Amino acid sequence: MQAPAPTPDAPPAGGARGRTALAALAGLLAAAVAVGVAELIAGLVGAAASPVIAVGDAVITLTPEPVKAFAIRTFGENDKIALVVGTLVIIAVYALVVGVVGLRNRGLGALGIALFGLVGAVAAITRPAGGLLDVLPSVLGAGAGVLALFALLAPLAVAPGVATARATARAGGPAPDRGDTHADERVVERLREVLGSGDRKGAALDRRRFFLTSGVALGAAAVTGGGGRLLQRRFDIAGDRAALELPTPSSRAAALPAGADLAAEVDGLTPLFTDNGEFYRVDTAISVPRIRPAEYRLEMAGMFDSPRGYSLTDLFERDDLIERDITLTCVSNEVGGGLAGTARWIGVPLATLLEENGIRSGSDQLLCRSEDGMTIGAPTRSALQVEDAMLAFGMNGEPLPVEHGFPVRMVIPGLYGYVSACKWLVRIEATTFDAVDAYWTERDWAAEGPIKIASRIDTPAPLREFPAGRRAIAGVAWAQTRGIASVEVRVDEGDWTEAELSPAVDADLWRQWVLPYDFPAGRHSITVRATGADGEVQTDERTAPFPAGSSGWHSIQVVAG
Ligand SMILES: Nc1nc2c(c(=O)[nH]1)N[C@H]1C(S)=C(S)[C@@H](COP(=O)(O)O)O[C@H]1N2
Ligand SMILES: [Mo]
Repeated sequence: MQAPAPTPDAPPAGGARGRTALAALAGLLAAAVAVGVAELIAGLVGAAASPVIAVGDAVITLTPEPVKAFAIRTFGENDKIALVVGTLVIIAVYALVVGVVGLRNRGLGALGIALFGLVGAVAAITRPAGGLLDVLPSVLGAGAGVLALFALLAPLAVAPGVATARATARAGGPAPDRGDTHADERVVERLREVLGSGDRKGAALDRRRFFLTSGVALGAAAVTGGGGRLLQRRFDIAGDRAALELPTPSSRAAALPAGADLAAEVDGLTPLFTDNGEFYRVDTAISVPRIRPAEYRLEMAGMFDSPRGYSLTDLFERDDLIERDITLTCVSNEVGGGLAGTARWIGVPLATLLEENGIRSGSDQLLCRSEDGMTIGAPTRSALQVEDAMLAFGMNGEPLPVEHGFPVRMVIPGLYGYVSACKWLVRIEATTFDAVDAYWTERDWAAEGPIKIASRIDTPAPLREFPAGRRAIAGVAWAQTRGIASVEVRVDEGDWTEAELSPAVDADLWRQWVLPYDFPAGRHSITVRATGADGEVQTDERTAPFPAGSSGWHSIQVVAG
């Protein structure tokens, strides 16, 4: 079978539009190769050096507070997935443009990819724990991306003679005369192509070669990217964590009376203890720090008379370990929100530890540093005086999950997490609020973050319709360190009615509340408010989470049918 061979002066196959679309695709594939190779190198030098992760981390750091608050509100636990997807979309759009630009001008295309690599390299090296080696994934990735871009763009702009020769050869036609008069022209055209300058209007398109090269690029991106991800698992510490055995605390948590957890009887009510897998998570880490237990070291610095260092074994082998039930709360929690959870923690009493290092009276802030560079400034006074403040390494009977700060974090009852609950804690510097701002206070969140008394309706679910008649209204209320004395519920414009509370176990633990109610058919509003054991009645005044935590009553609308 003989296909007609195109003549050298035929119009370029595919036309300008098709060529531009393929160039955009070339850009996308080149970016995929760049990201794939970068992931592979990151698999060798460290997952945190991956440009996708490093850029994502940098975006989090640079994002203005209101946007961050919006992201936590909107995506909740999935805020980081949303960020990674968003970053990939931006990269993709950028890559499409780089491809099109690269078709017109190779040099500019290469520059586009180099810039992309530069952003990754800068993000990786400026991480708090970043080092020179961390630029490698971005630099080598960008290099591979440029090569891929050139290889992919070449078939989109081959000299007419070359295209013809190929097409002819494919069609089984005669090879062109190597000595023909077009030879010199071809060389010049090729040179122009490689140098990325000149006008290729007359150039033809070698679709077959383009798609072959595309296939190779796609394969390379998949293999390097997938391989990189696998290699990055080397940094995983699940095995080390599983092999750890928690020590037995000398002081156990208060015993729970029978029937302590009302969730056993009330559908939809939050359990007294939150499973580790269900526990809310708020942090700025896209790739969580992975600290090997054997390599863990806690450093004490600053205003101490005799600062010491601790290995994990040092902490585990102490004879003053405590076990306590404490409800943790995030300052970003909206009225009625889910950024609160309760766990049984095991750890070292914080005051004792600070005192054995000779904490000086002039310190009013503990600048807690996480392995990933995050700083959390906790008030020294609370660390010394709040009963049950601890350096925790056990959570609900297991070593801390990696996402929740493995191997050691701080927990101070009564303070929001952003000023107390430093995860992946590696350094405590005794200092002052005047001397240094921690991460969140630098971003204008309040320097001290006492948890505001709060109550939440868990069931019935808002805006749901349910059969008229008797059903439980239930939820949780918390006022850590002070405790909850009572919870009142109001339906429509009725009177406040006191709910039944779960047994008082510890002031740092939230309390469940339940109020059975006969709902007549129709639309109803339900409102809840709590009173603390110190007499404080939860205020009706609404404030936003920024800068010191939300306040106001939780109120929902339901329909009984
Ligand atoms: N290293 C580190 N620790 C951190 C944070 C963080 O971003 N990085 N976030 C804090 C905030 S704002 C809260 S509310 C708690 C949340 O702890 P959790 O994720 O275990 O629920 O961790 C705190 N500790
Ligand atoms: Mo938080």
